[in-house]
Amino acid sequence: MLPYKSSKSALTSVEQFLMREYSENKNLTGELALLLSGITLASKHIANHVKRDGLTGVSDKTNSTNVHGEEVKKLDELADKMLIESLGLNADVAIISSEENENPVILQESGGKYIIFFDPLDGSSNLNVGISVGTIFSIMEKTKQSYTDPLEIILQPGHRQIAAGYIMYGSSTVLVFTTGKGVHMFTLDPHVGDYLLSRSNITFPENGKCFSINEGNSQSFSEGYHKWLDYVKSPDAGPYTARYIGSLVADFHRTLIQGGIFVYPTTKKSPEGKLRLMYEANPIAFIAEQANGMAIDGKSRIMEIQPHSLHQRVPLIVGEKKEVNKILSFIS
Ligand code: P6P
Repeated sequence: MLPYKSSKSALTSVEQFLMREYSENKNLTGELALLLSGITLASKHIANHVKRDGLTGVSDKTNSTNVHGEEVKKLDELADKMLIESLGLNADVAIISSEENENPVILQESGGKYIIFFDPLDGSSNLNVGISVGTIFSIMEKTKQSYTDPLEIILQPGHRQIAAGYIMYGSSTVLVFTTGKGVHMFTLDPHVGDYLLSRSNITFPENGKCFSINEGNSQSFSEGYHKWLDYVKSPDAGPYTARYIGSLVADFHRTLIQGGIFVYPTTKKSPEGKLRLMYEANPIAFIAEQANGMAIDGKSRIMEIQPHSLHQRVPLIVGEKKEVNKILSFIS
């Protein structure tokens, strides 16, 4: 038992929340708190830069492209660097794998317990137009201490995640994460300079009636997706509303809070799908399932996919169970 049963007041920090949730396992509490504090520390700096974009040029291009051939903004590189630096100080972190680095960053050959995956600034192409962007992270444990190729212990299916979450730099800066015991949201209070609990045990509302897909790609959708789109636009199904921001964290966060479904199928331009499995689809899927929703690639559960490469892309369908099952009835 906790020495003192804290009330679930608004003054609950991430660390205090973890102490309450994991009072029976002090070691895990400490490790998770330290891992999350490394991520939240970097996120406060990222938030500060995002809020001042336009004054500091962080959304300027670096005239380089990443492993995916995508333009890299200055803040992509800065966010990546800050996350690696703040997590690199943690003796429990063995390996970091980031969207911005072709190869994993090996912090410790033999020591360390955790592997951290992240997309340091998802949606950064929206930075210079003032649209919400985000940092997405996923945490797994090393499966063994010694290995010849780090990919042996990195390429694990998503159900092996011990924690996952995102920080959305939007009208407010919010941290949403799960450690397998529900989904919880913390809001960065600029006056306090810390993330404080704003919602706990979040689940998808039912009947959100909102679908989120880039219909600009519809020429390359398979027949089932066209039938589903006809359904959601038909009088007897609706009324549905359409919302699409083009920033995964923002589109998913709206779906989590208001309900509905987010869909990114394979397209002619992205025949494997556009979103990356290890640091976008897996963490989003963990949160979705913990919020009583579903996350699939159009056939199977995202978190069952055995990865074959670090930056592997997958299609992503995520949201309320009822909506995911409905689209499945058209596309499977
Ligand atoms: P499209 C942002 O570039 C991103 O990786 C995700 O954040 C977002 O969901 C997706 O791409 C948007 O892609 O093809 O609709 O612009």
